[in-house]
Amino acid sequence: MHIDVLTLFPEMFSQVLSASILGRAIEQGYLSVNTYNIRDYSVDKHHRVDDYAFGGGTGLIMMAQPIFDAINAIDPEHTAKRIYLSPQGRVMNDAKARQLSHENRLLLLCGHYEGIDQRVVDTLIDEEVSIGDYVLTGGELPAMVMIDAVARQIKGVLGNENGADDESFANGLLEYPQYTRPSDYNGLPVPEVLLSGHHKNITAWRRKQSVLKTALNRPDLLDKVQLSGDEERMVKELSALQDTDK
Ligand code: 4GN
Repeated sequence: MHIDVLTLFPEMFSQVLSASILGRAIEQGYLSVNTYNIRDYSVDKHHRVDDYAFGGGTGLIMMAQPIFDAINAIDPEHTAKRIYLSPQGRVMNDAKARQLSHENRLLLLCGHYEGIDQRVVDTLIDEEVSIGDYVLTGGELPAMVMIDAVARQIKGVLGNENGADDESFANGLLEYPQYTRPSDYNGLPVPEVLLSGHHKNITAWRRKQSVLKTALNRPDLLDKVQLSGDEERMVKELSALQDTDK
């Protein structure tokens, strides 16, 4: 996959894209990312990229001209799926990251200040996407979040065979607790069953932990998960217990 990023702050991306698994994915050719400074496309003699909002209000709006010229120069044939990261977008989830991981080319537009001229969104952008219900000072961190979430869904990027498939959200449940050596850390033990070597019991324990954790922290996710009769009863008991707590 190739990703073009348009931003006023390209320097924000270098460390994130060179470290750890993203760094390796790029090194190994699963992913390439180019960043472009929108300011380089301003035809204003002072290289201005923002201006006051028509109709008033505080704060500056990113002008249409530099963004139009940048996008038309970088993706002239419109071969990329063009995404604007914004709190007004449809909220991204695991399924969305998987879907985007099958695209050949993405173009990510990062806004700053109070917003961008709506004519950019209306005529150049394919999808407005949000990474969650909160507002940040710029779209750069959301773009990096999206790059990370999408990259780890590309086959081969995570070293292991299963890839992202047995992790949280793939099965609709939250991840079960994990432990590594030592089996006793300063008197804190690892759950006995994990040391037993009894794989059926371990799988059952992990499933139960996943269901309990999901019921506790994200009950909304359970609507889409097929639970066994035993699991249904366990979840009901837990929610009854929580109601008496209040
Ligand atoms: C995206 C962008 C949050 C998100 C952003 C999000 C920059 N904040 N939830 N901030 O995905 C005005 C101009 C706000 C761009 C935008």
